[in-house]
Amino acid sequence: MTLPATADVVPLWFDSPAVDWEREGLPIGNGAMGAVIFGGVERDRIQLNEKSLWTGGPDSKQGYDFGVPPNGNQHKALAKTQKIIAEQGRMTPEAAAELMGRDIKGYGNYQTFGDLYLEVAGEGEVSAYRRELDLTTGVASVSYRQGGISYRREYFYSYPDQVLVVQLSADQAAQLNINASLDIPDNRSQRFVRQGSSLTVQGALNDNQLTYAGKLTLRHKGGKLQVADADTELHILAADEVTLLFSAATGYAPKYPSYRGANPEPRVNSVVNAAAAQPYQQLRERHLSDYQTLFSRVALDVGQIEAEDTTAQLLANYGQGNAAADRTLETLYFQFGRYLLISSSRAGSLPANLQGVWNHSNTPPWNADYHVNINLQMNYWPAMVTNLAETSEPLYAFIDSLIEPGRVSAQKLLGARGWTLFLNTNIWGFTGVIAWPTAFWQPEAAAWLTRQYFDYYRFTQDEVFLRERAYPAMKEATLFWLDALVTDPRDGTLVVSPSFSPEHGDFTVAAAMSQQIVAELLRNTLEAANILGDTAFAKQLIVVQAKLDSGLRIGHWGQLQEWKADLDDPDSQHRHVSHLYALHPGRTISVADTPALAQAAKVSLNARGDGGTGWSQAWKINFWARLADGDRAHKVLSEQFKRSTLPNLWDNHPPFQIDGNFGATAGIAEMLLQSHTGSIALLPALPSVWSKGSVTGLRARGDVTVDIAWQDGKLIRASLLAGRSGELVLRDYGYKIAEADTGREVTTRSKDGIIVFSTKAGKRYHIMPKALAAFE
Ligand code: FUC
Repeated sequence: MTLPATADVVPLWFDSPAVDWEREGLPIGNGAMGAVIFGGVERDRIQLNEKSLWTGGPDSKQGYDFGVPPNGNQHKALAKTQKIIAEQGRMTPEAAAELMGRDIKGYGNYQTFGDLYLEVAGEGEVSAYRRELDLTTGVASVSYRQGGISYRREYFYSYPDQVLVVQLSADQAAQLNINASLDIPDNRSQRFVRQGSSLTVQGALNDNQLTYAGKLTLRHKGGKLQVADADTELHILAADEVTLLFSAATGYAPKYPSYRGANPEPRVNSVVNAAAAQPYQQLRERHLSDYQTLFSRVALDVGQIEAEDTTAQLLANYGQGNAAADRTLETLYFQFGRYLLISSSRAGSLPANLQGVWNHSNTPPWNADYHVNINLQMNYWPAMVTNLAETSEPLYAFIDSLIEPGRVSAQKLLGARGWTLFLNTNIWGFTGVIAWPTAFWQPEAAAWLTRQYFDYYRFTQDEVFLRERAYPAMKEATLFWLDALVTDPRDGTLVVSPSFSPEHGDFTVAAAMSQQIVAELLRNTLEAANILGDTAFAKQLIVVQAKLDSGLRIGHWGQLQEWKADLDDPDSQHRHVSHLYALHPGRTISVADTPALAQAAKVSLNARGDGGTGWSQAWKINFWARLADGDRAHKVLSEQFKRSTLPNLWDNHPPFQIDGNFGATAGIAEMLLQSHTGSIALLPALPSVWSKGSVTGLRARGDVTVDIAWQDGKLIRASLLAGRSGELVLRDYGYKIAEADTGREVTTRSKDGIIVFSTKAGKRYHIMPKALAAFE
């Protein structure tokens, strides 16, 4: 079968420099570091980030206690809360926070590193200005004409070389007169040292004495380096070409409880020197081969066009009648989510935070931290299905680093073994509670985080990973619940108490989401225990599972209940729809296996409406895709464009919050391919506006890579590449299957709407509707 190797991805582009960081900046990054390009002609601003540059933590001047009482514990407060809820059935979040919340200090904020400014001399009118981000290369650029000369700048953040690279060129010799300077915020000490063509800045944050270092090196062809006026500047005159290299690091190490590592200056120095020894083209090629290996794995073609419009115009005109231009925006947005994940989450650094890696403030919204009552989890939804498994590694490293402080929280706050955390965390092992009534209590956060760990195994079938990485974190998250669950005297089930449906309603016993998360954790851990032969633990889990309240109830207006009692208000349009966890990201509710619950989920979702903040809409795309309603999923996507997307396509909560980008990218993938129930569903929720198209390179659970082509809204061809030998299970919409190499039809077993067939590792299988005559 032949499918297009890469369908077109148009660039993101503007016809003017950015004025507003959040709305117009173009982000580049390599996971650990990021930059936002403004692209001004005479004064370019490149805002810089290093992901571990945070105030707060153990050395904060404010004091810091990880969110747990340094002496003693909160067992009495917990018992009192449980008692009140047991007696009165509920408790207000304010009253619960009064008892169990904690005023915190030294939580910290993710910081901007500072800015690199380029003063670029030039005379005359500027024309043909273009500032773009090419997702196929991960290279941003600015081009324009001035005084009869064509100028070009390229910007990328290299993962293999760990440097920001900015290259300036012109089509005539000796035209580049540039002053490059570093501007560092004043909430830290700073010592600049200029040596030849390099500039180093070092210092420490005032709040916590976290050390940082940055180094800028300038290389040039032609021209002459001048002695600049200030120590913060490098000055070059009459060059043909200029390359700027920058890297940054801090003295942070992800190690509880000190979180301090080596002095960052030698590292930054050697990284920049190594990059400076390579020609620009080599740096660019090394970046391309790293970036494109990941990015080019998935191509999506739904009939997009080579749009002339700027990205901002595409967005503004969305839904106004030009369907082909709309599809262009949709595919661009899908691929932009993949781009953002590659750029903000790579092995060796922290995971993507609320803003990925991009932040221009020292007091950003929600500290630009890691919220774990939806946001961090959502960031990783596209990782596996859109074939970017490697980008999820920082999440596992982060989870691992939370286990030790999380044990203290489990013990001191709930008197339980294992580990947990609550609403939010920082880079300093914050695993305790804050005092914000409407959100502070979410002890299921660790359980929820570990589902991504198990999903990695389900996608890759990597048993070594399961044994060595995933299972230890999952098992301890489970131990926590074995201790923390209590018996509901009303019906004898095991329940979570106190329990809180994120940011909605009162504290009660056994809110649906709490129970569904714990149920899924037990199920995943049991599956893992069986695979790994941990039979004693498996036996314990089976006993607990049988007593656990499932959190799945249908209420009086046909809705899926958000709480154990039938309290749902059909008029509530709250942004959280947490009680549908079992539908997505969970796997307990599905149209095929639990149709009544799926119907109830639909009723709840209809009542909540298609609006909400950025991430809320993104989640709804996934819900509707899981409910096999592609048109509705697409409608919510279009709402997200209309209400919650900035001109540079960043998701707008508001303010900018990156989870919505990642959630929507995952949602689009869910429309085309699902595998959460254990069988692969091809085109389970194809929207009618994408009547013809193809997708290549998506991943399904079971170590399978999937290509699909369709016409008139129906599959015409698909191809599955099996990574392992074994059995594959496919939702049966009337297919025949053949080996790609021999063309021989394979023997299949069909039952209850699924087809099962045997595969061999490395072999490709072709699928086509029975109604079609022959394989190609
Ligand atoms: C959760 C959400 C909020 C916001 C915050 C960062 O608490 O409920 O809407 O996204 O995270």
